[in-house]
Amino acid sequence: VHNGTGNTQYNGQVTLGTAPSYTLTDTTRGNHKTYNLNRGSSGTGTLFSGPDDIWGDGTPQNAETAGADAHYGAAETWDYYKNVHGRSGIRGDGVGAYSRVHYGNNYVNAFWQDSCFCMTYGDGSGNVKPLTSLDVAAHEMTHGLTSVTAKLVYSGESGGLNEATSDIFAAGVEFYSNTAQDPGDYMVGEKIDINGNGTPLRYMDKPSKDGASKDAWYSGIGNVDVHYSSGPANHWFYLLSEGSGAKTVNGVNYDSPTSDGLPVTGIGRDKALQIWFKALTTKFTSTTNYAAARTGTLAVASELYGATSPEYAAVAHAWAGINVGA
Ligand code: ASN
Ligand code: ZN
Repeated sequence: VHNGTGNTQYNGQVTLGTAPSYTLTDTTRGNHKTYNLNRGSSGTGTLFSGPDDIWGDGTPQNAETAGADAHYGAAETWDYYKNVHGRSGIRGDGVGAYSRVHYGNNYVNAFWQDSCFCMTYGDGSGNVKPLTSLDVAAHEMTHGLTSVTAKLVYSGESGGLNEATSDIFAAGVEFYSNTAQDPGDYMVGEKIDINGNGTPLRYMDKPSKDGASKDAWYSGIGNVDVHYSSGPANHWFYLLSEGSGAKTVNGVNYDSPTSDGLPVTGIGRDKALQIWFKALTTKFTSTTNYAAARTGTLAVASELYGATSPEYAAVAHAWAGINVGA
């Protein structure tokens, strides 16, 4: 076991899994490695290495900083799946993936690729807002999980559920990590300031707050971009976790409406995450749509808590709250 110190941009000073004399190789997490593309856009660039075991200085001008954030995000996501869901690595085989940072120039995105089993991060606008925040890292790594489990097709309703799965577990990882600099919340991308005005990429309590995402299912939602058709499922997850109406969590105010106007009583985030994980890994298939996601999560709730349980009822009420009914 070997630990270095990361001075990250988004999570302050953190411990990083490293290998001796010294590289960003996390030997306790399947040898997950982090590479520097140095603004290139192909290959792996160079593995982060250096004469000391201190990585970055918290600023985007230091090339190691984004590496420290990405390495931390992969480690927290690994720990979340292992400790909360009993899954060791994306494939469940104990083998790490890898991360690439400093992709391209002013590149404002991050992505997962099945072809390399790796995730990649741009440096953001002006190359000073790398897309390496914890929730974005967890979102991208979760695309890997989805692609080796349910394999939800990345278009139509299954595409929205694929995107929502990444947002849901991004929230799960952020609440799990819960650093002072980046406490858990029901927003996605609030640290990377992609809009330039401090607003996040997505909201889960009321997804339409972003101006494009949908709050509830309707026929035809399969025709909108998967990052917006994810809205109803993100909203379902929020309702199931916290319930409808106004609520403050970790100092953030939320106000979640339901499409049917009926209240939903939340069962807590931990149970909601267990239900979605088990549905993703044992019920969902490549063509699962919203109606099938309802059926799958109800089956899981019945298995975990019983068909007459408050948890089962809450799952049904949360689906009704986003206009997915029997
Ligand atoms: N960052 C985006 C995502 O993970 C990239 C994409 O459009 N797939 O959803
Ligand atoms: Zn995504």
